[in-house]
Amino acid sequence: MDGLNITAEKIKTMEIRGAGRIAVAASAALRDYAMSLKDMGLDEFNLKIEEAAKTLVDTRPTAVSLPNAVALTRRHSAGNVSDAIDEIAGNAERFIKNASEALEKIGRIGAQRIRDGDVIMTHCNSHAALSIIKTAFDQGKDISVVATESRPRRQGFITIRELNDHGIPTTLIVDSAVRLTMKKIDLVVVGADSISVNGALINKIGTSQLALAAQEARRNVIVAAETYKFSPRTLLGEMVEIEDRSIDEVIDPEFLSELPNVRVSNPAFDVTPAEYIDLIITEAGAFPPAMAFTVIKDYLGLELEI
Ligand code: RI2
Repeated sequence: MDGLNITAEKIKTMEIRGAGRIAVAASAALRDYAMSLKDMGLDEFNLKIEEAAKTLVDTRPTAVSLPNAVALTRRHSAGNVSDAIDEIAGNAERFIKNASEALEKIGRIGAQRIRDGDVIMTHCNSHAALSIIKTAFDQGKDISVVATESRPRRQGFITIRELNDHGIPTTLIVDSAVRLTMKKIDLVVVGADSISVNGALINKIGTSQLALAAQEARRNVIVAAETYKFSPRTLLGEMVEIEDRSIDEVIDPEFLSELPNVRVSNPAFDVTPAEYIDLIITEAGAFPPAMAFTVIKDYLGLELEI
């Protein structure tokens, strides 16, 4: 499991990050691991795939793209190991190809919602959200972006580099400047780690503050999310777990050791209720959040992860 463990570790430490990227990396790691298994019976093979799937899924708890990718990759109906490997490899190829095509389609569909002259606020670093912004820019629309820093990991720096390299005029703000800046922007475009059956968005901590400020200023909030970021398990009443990351991301542990009465908390995601979201742009079309159940049923299948 060497290669698979390396990928798992990279996902855990966020060397590989972003809900879409971790899904694609996990699918590829599972494929490579399956292909490395030989000289064993089907039961042993299935057990090893089960363990490997658990290792990958246990790395980060919030982005449902990860268990969805693993579930879509690992399932097979083969009667022998060699056919099972072929099925798993085929599943992975399909998932990875679909994920990449989904980003392009989301870009094309989402760009329709961007008008010439728009100033767009985005949060953290989302490839799906950036696909919309870049596509609109490539269509010749005169747009600019306000990007939040996104403490504590500062994924906003990845975003501003990407936008800079694409030639898109960009302003960086600290997270606490969101509300003040909201009146200067036209709409918010963010990504998604998970979308639950009630249309709520789970995304990088601070997203719900953008949405609150946007509602107050009557600006639209658009979410860019591949269909595999919808959570089938929420149909069973399961809540999406919010990842608590190390407090070392927030504060120097040495400084903290001088403050015996202080505790630090570092939740990595928050929940934005459906009523704050105008539209979710998927590769299958632009849906209101109220249609989350339909997306899960028609594009993921109710049997997934249930
Ligand atoms: P794409 C990221 O999580 C951010 O929350 C981002 O909005 C979301 O994944 C979706 O990203 P993290 O891995 O899949 O930085 O659109 O914690 O790239």
